Amino acid sequence: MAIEQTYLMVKPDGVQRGLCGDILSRFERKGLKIVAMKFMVIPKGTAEDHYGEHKGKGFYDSLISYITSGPVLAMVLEGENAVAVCRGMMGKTNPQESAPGTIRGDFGMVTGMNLIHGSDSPQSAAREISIFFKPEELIPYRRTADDWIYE
Ligand code: IDP
Ligand code: MG
Repeated sequence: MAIEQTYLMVKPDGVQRGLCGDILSRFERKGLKIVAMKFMVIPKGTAEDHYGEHKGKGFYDSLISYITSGPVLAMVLEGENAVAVCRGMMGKTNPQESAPGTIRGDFGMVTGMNLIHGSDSPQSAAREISIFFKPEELIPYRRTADDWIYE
């Protein structure tokens, strides 16, 4: 199984509700490796670039104002099959349909306030990482705990 990188972001509702630590700790405890992290307010143009696939949909304008409404915690996480593993941990787009034990299932109530973004494919991950991080902001290092996470 290939080692992948994925783009994750605690959205403004997660930051305002004080859930950054809880959300990040789930990924850390799972075994994902932190490669980059940034606390930022997303400029409108960057949000439009990131969510370009949704332009023209009914929720697009409210999505852009939601995601730019306050700071987000942006990060790149790495691990085996990281894109799908992290999507599974997030839960479905609608928190009411997300299983308990997932981030959206445990903390959210509506789709428009669903706490977290995660890339949906390795191709999306590469695109999204390049929107939010410069190559030199991705930090390569050996994590000794990997010897006890992967066989
Ligand atoms: P995803 O975040 O699970 O990948 P997408 O379909 O890519 O879901 O939608 C991107 C984001 O747009 C969602 O996470 C959510 O914040 C918002 N969104 C999607 N559909 C709706 C909707 O029907 N109403 C309000 N917001 C929506
Ligand atoms: Mg998506």
